[in-house]
Amino acid sequence: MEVKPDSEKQPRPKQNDSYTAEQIKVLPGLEAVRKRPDMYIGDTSMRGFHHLVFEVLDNSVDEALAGYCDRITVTIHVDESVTIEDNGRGIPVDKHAETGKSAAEVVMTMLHAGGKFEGKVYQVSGGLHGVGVTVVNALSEYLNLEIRREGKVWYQKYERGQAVSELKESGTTERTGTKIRFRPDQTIFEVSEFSYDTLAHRIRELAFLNKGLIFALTDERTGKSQEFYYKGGIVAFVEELNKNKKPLHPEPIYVTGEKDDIIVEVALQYNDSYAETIYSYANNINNIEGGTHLTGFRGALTRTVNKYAEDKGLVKNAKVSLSGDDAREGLTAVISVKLPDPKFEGQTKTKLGNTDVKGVVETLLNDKLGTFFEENPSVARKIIEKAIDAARAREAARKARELTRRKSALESGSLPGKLADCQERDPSLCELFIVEGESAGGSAKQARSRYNQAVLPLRGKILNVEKARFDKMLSNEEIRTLITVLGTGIGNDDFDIAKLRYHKIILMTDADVDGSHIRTLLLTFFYRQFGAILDHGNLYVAQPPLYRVKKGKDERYLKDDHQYVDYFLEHGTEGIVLNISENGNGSREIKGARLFEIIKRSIAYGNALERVGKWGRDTRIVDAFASREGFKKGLLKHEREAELNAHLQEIKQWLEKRYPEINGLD
Ligand code: 0RA
Repeated sequence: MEVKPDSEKQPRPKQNDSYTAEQIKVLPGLEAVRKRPDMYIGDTSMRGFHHLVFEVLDNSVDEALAGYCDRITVTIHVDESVTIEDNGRGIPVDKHAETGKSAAEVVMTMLHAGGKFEGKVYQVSGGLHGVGVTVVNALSEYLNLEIRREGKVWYQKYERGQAVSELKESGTTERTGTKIRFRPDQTIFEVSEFSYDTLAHRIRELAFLNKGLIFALTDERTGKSQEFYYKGGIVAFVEELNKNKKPLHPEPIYVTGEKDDIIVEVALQYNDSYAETIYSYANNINNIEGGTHLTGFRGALTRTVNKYAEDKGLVKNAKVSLSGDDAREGLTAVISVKLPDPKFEGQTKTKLGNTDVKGVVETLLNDKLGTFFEENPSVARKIIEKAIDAARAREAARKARELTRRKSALESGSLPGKLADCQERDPSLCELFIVEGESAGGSAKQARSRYNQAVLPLRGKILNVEKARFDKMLSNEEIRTLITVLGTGIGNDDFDIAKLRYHKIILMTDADVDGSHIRTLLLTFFYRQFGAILDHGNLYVAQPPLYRVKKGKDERYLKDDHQYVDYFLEHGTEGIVLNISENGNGSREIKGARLFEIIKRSIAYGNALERVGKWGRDTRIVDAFASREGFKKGLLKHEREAELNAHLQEIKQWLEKRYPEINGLD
């Protein structure tokens, strides 16, 4: 165990027995996944859609944690499929006795198969739902698997979870690893486009949490690409979080240790703000509800800060006692533990429950942080002074709050004059629109339904609560108005979500930079002071629709271009039948949902082609190859075959002239 500001070595779990095919146990039932996808990935919107990538990534990270992989690449393709490639051991390819199938096929097609799930082989990572690649496979229109193992390359294709080819050996290799390309099934997900930023955010987080592991993310739709690699691990994470703040001491404090197979890493650094930012992770999963590691950390920090302050006689002069809140004011910290068998509890199933973790974290920190303070008295002194400062301010805030409480008692029940309240009294039916400025407030008041919609106009920019202490915040007029209108009270002792007067709070700022700044300030205020309102899903951001369409009596709003295209396709194809003649063998009719689907696909294809063209590819070539794939599947009409074959012939000749060493192009 050691304490140092930085560390080079990635802590590695102990190696367990390596894999044997018997360790993989079989449980059937892929249809269940396709029928109830929510049960396995949470939802089928943006979150679940991206979760598929994270699920595969977790498997690759597991290989890294077991010490076999140091590079993972993720590629978003133009057809909105994603490839995840690692240089781990590769999924085993040997025959699985129980089923007669290859171990790889068992892993890909049987729920909870894989020695890893039986806890026999050391595994520390695991997605939110811990469901593995099987679920990804089941929810993919197609999935192509490529394995490099024992000197050979293996391929297998799947469609909607079912193998459509054998696991075939083809070629030799000196490398090892797994490459998985999949396209989420569009009949299951509500969204169909990957967000670069969402993937980049999680990959960066994984790179921070697993120091030394190299990630690369490439977006073939735009040509954008990035590497993520942090030698400093969570120390770099804390530095990143404090990037725009003034640190109280130059380098984050780093503590690490291992006990009873539990690996603990903590990095912390104070800054000059008043906010507390602590991220806790167990096996690379962000525990937003905290858990035993966070409790252990908090206990040790409060104790160590107080002990040092007392030992050095720093509190005697100050005449205050330091609470946990005082010790954490302006603190940015990342706690990361890795353990063999994590238990998750709570509403979101992300709260770490393993009781032994608390003691391990607490003991480690009491010991190591105490030593750090002794060895770095100037840093320790700054931290204690900051905490004493916080304690004084907290006392002042308490008085200020009592004052506001008394004041509101005086004005009992009276709401601010600028609130246009609604008539309904049941909070679950009430909506509050917070709008920017008096004029917008006026229009909102006219347009609202006064029965259940209230409007509160705010004047200009509200106070940035990130930069103000509690007492200063409470003295701000706009903030006080907001608190009164919400009705919940504020602060650890006073806040009561049950008193919330509106269950829908909608931020409706203007669609310009000022508007988005005000929205950010409001979100900061809610996040810092009314976290529970966010947790309960009571806060909304109004997004004006881009279009309104009227057709007869039917009038509706369309959010964006996607909805616009869908709307016109759906209405435009109504009653339309597409006749395709089949080379003299009569004709085929395409209509309704199938026609809609085909047109959508051809639009998506056109968009993909356009993107490919943008980054310098000859779209005729790409189109020719893509069409040939289409012919093989019998999807396209035959008339264009001659034309395309001529194209291909041309390409072939060009390639042969340019690269004479290539033979047999077909
Ligand atoms: C089952 C067993 C072993 C590794 C894996 C699966 C594995 C799965 C994925 C998914 C993406 N990348 C992956 N890499 C490995 C253990 C293999 C052994 O002990 O040799």
